[in-house]
Amino acid sequence: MAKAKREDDLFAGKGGPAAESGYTAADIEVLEGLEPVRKRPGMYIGGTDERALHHLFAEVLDNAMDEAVAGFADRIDVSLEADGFVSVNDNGRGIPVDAHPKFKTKSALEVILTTLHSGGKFSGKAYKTSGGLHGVGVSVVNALSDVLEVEVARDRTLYRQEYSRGAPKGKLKEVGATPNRRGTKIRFRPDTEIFGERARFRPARVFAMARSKAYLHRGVTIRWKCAAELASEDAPEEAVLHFPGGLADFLAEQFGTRKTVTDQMFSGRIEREGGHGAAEWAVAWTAAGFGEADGFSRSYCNTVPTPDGGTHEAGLRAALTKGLRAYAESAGKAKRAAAISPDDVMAGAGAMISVFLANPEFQGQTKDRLANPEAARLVEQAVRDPFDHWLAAAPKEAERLLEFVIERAEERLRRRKEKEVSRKSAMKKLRLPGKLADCSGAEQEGSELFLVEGDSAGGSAKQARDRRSQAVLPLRGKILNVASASADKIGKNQEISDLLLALGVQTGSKFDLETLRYERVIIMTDADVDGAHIASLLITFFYTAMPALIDAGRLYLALPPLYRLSQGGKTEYAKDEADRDRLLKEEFTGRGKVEISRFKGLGEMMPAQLKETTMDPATRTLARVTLADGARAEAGKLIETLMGRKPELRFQYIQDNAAFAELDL
Ligand code: 0RA
Repeated sequence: MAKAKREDDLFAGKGGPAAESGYTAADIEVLEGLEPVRKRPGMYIGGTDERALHHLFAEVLDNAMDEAVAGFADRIDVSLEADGFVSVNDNGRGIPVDAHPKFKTKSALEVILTTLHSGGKFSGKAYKTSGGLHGVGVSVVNALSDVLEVEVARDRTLYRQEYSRGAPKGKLKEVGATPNRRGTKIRFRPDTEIFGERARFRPARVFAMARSKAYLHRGVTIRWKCAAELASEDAPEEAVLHFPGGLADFLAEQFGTRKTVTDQMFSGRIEREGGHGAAEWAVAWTAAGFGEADGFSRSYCNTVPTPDGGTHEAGLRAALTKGLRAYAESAGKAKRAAAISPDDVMAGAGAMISVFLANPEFQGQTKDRLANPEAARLVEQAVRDPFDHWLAAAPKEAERLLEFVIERAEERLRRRKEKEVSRKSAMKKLRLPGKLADCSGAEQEGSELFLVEGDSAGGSAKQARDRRSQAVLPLRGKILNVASASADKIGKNQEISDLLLALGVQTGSKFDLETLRYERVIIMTDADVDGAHIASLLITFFYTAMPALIDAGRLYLALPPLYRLSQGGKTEYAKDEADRDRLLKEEFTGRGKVEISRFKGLGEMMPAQLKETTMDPATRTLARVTLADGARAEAGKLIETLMGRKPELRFQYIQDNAAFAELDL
């Protein structure tokens, strides 16, 4: 019984010695017990399916990898056993075994294995896989395992403890001397009560996980063992995984025998001084494709995969895209290269990026995306210079790559155009209102629909327009006062149904900005009281039936002049009396009679005048209709005022209260 007594006394009442790194057990944060993990495993490992099961292995392997990346371990043994156990054994410092001051009779190791969110931040490591689902802690693995054994070799002594479903089966015991061993071994079997009777580790998956770790940290050797009855071509019985070539070797393996655009892949790595981040990358391009996809991107932070990408991937894309564009410029191909987007650069690429960060933050439902903004800067800065040099060093190869990427960009633009043309011609087949003079161009980009009052103004506008990009729809008389009309009445109104047909949209919740047939909708009415009334009715209609069109900044007012002033060969236009008087005073100071004519309406203007003053994008001024935030709340009142008795006041109200951005388009 003497031995048992000794074991029980191991931590009784003692503070325990501080470890070499300055760690003391007091640093461990104790938050809560493990029951919540067994009650709601999904909250901790994202489910109880096969993916979640493998997450347990990932967690244990990540802990060992942390120790290796921090430089305390260089060997990890992974063993997959026939009975559902897996073990991970590293030669690091060993989990601390000294007594925890708060728990006197408990070892730090027991606290780490039975307490949520303990461990990690006190470990003195520059990089750790903490954050999100990753780094949930080995206590979660413990809670969800029907058996978990831990062995720690520290200070020439071997310690051992066994757990079941998170509860220790006995105290931490000294089991003997280990003069040559150091490190931590965790052997566990996931609980079938949680994962189901048939849940099993998939050997090929576990092997692939272990192997990618060896590629991601060239300072580690992973020795793999797999029970003979589980072994296959994708999970050998034994393997030594050590890749001094790092990510470049990884990428070469992914490419296999595929022919690449450049002879050499582009790879490199940098390490910031003082452990302030490190990055390693490898990229190559191929036309051969990868299964379903043209290319692939794999990214990692602290050796943890980030399948949803994130800031480190964004940094890589930015560096490659900017680098290629700059190279194109120096090669005199700037014009063609202007079309290159990051997607064009990455589409035919196999790209790998691995970063090491002190405080990784993972985002998203499954915590599979890296969020640290500094990672984008780190990677872009790290990659850009070497990429420029790589391109410059082999101009022939760089040329090939540039052509490869430009062709993708041009192909993408071609496809987009085709799609747009077919969409437009499908639209054309829809019956358009007979009085619409549509534009002939197929692209929506740059196209405009002028809404004009009456057939005579419509006639002038049709002659004055650029028929390739400008369409004209004459509206007869005053359009229905929609603010007060019932939906039924609106639906039966001929002017409005023509307008909707021409626009290619429906009203209310069925409105879809995507189907709008023109880039700009321009209300063009006479510069008088009646014109103002019609403009206000139309704005009210758009505001009521499709506010999103206004929000998108797609509704405009044309600003036709009211007066024409001429003297000798000089001609100016004035939009109102005040403008006229100002021009008379400032511009027409010479001798001779100034001729002033007042336009009664757009229909009175010569087509050339209308074009120059109101329609030609090169010379006209448009007012974009926008509603200020305040105006939105006031919208009900605004519409009432607009629809009130005195049209003069209404127009004034629009000019004063709706925010107008005057744009020279
Ligand atoms: C906490 C503190 C220290 C090391 C570890 C945890 C540690 C955890 C695992 C998990 C698997 N292998 C591990 N190796 C180490 C620092 C201990 C010290 O300062 O000596």
